[in-house]
Amino acid sequence: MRILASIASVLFFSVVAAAQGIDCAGLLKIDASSLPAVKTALTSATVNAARAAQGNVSALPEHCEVQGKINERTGANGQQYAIKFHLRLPTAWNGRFFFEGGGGSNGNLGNALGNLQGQQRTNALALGYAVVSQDSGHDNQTNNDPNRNGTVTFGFDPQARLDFGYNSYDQVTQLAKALIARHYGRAPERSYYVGCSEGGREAMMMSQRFPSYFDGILACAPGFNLPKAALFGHAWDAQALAEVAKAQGVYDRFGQPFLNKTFTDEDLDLAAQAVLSACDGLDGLEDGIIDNLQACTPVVVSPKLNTIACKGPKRVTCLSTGQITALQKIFAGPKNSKGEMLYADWAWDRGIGGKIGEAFNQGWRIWKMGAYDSGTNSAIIAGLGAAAVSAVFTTPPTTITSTGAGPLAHLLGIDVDRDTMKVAAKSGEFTQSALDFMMASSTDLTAFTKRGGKLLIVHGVSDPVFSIKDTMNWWTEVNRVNTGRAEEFVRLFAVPGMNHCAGGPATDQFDAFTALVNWVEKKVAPDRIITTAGNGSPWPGRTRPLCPYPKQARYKGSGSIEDAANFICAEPGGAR
Ligand SMILES: [Ca+2]
Repeated sequence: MRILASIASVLFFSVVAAAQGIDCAGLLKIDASSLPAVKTALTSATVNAARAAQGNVSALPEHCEVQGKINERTGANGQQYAIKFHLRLPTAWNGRFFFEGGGGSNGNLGNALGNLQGQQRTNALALGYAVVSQDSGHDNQTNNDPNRNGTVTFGFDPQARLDFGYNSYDQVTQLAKALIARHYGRAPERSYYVGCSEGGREAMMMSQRFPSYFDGILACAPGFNLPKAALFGHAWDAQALAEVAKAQGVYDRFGQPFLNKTFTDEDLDLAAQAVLSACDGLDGLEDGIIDNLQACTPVVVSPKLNTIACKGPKRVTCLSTGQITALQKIFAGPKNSKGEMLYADWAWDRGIGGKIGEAFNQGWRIWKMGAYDSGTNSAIIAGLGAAAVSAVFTTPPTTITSTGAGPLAHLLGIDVDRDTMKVAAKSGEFTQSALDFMMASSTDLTAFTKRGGKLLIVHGVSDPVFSIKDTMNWWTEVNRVNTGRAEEFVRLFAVPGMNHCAGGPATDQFDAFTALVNWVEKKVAPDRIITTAGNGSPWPGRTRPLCPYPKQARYKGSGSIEDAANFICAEPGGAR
């Protein structure tokens, strides 16, 4: 009997072992030709013990950490390229797959912990998800030629452009799902893509180009029109600010207009307070938050800006006419000489400035103009932005040096009439235009919705990089082509005051990911997402509901204005 039981026990555990698939180290022995991605090489697979919380990183469970690369090759100018990926497979797996989107122009492997966005303290790995991140086919350490636009050197390689635009996400999704299935003995039951900025673009792109891959997608501050934002929007902004710098006579040591010096922090705060005074009460409550963003139009804001215009010389308590004109030009959005909009206008909001000296004052300006005290031109749109415009978002790619006067001079030299076609151009070995491989602006989500996919978008109203107006326009068009039924599968949540992905005078701590999972798995559509203001905001601990656009948060009229429970999501226009 005892022997029989022992044999049965062995058999039983063999079956269980087979169902559990290949152990961590065993993954290295998988025949690469049996995997779905091109020329896959697994370089490491090790078990990491559970770890207690460290600093800002939450406690991590025991997991198998896998690294490897796809399609290693020699590309343009002798550069070595590969799509490098990073996969973490928790021992106590929850049956789900989480793809962590990238940021900037990528080129970083990512830590594959699974950033949930919304400044959450936990991460997807800690919640039991199998998580993958990747570098999108180029490496900022090695594919970094200072004479060919630095970290966007990859723009000179046709395949690396496609990998960055869409191909790497396709390859890595297929590969990660296959490795998950081999390791656990079963495929993931649910798959999620989560990212902000470029990662938000990737997220939206997946819903359009690869609609069968993900059940739920969280796209924050999505750059779905990235080439247009960079080539037209950011050049337009830099040129508007350059006019201010020239009028003020401020230049950097390379002789370029010094954008950083065009507005002091106090100047931006003056502008922010003027916008606030124009629009705060339009939602029925003067609480420092502009919820009725649809009503906060240029017509409403301009009279208030005029009240802070200097009557004589520039003083700390007023803005020069040139400064006000530049802000108005920036917010109106880039237009060509025929008056056609080339990207989008921007929402007037208080997040362009903030309390002096606080970190949240910097979110808007570090992108548009750079910190005031910087010794060199440091606007991110002029640095990374210009390098990417010349190397990646125009065809053929053009060379600028990644230092000195190069980036800003390039941006200031862009002629929106003359250069429009370069974003749509193909040339020689570059068989796809930047619009072809980068855009994620399709309003046809039919395939994604047919499989039951849900897309949740969160966007800061004071985002200086990608305009929420562009996202609002996109959602409105999706809603139109779906005869008013877009909310069944795509919801946009605006965060007043919030800058790019986080920060600003805003309630910017939210768990949109759980809202997405509940939407996908429990069919509970998110009618509101509670968000909290952090210590860097004017009102630490304040809570608010984020509302699905076009609805807005409205005070009920009684109870603490610090508590989301006293706010409803109302149709726009109906200020209490
Ligand atoms: Ca208000």
